[in-house]
Amino acid sequence: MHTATLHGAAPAHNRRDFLRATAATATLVALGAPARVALGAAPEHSLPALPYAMDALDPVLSANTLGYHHGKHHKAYVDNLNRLVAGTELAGLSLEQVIAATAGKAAQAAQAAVFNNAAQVWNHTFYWQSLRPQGGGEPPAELRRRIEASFGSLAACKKELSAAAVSQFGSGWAWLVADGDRLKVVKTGNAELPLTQGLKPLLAIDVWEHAYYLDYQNRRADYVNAVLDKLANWEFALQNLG
Ligand code: MN3
Repeated sequence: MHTATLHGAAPAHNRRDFLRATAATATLVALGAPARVALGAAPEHSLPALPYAMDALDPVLSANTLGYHHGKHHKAYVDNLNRLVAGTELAGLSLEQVIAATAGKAAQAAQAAVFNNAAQVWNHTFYWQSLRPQGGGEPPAELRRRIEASFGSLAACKKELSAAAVSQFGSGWAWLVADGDRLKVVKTGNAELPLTQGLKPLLAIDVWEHAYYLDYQNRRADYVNAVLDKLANWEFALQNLG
């Protein structure tokens, strides 16, 4: 019965443990110790799991490439971001809020470092979803209609995406975006992303060398065209169109 439990004496060792835990908590509060650190809470930002198996995009992108790209590069951006925001006014903000708060502040080194890592965390999470095993091919009818309205044809859209990806000088990204009702292709350097330009990202292609060098060496065009033809996740692009 409930009354018996409530009024019955708890075993002595349980009561002692509880009192000890309570005293420890009281001490932490009295000292003003940061509870987050004291309790060993999980870091703010985490590395999302790949949405498919490590070898699921082979042979277009090998498990070796995905292992380094996701497990080392993407993870490093997450770890750097957590380290950089800890104890700052940016701690506790969502990834998108951190990006918004630090965008366009390249002159301030600390802000720029946070932006670069936060944006790269966002970009890579978006990139993994932009790909899928047995992708490419025909977009869903609604997306195809929107592509044809803006580019004339799917082939023209892919040609423009490929050209943007290949012509991006150095590291960066090629994107299919929505600019109001119109779809268009943009490219961004380093960690920059369309979100900060008021554009809605639909699909991303990473053209940093780490994205393709193990599989394609310097042949960026071969990587980009293989991604567009065999991995592009048009269903994801349609979802983003909302
Ligand atoms: Mn990358």
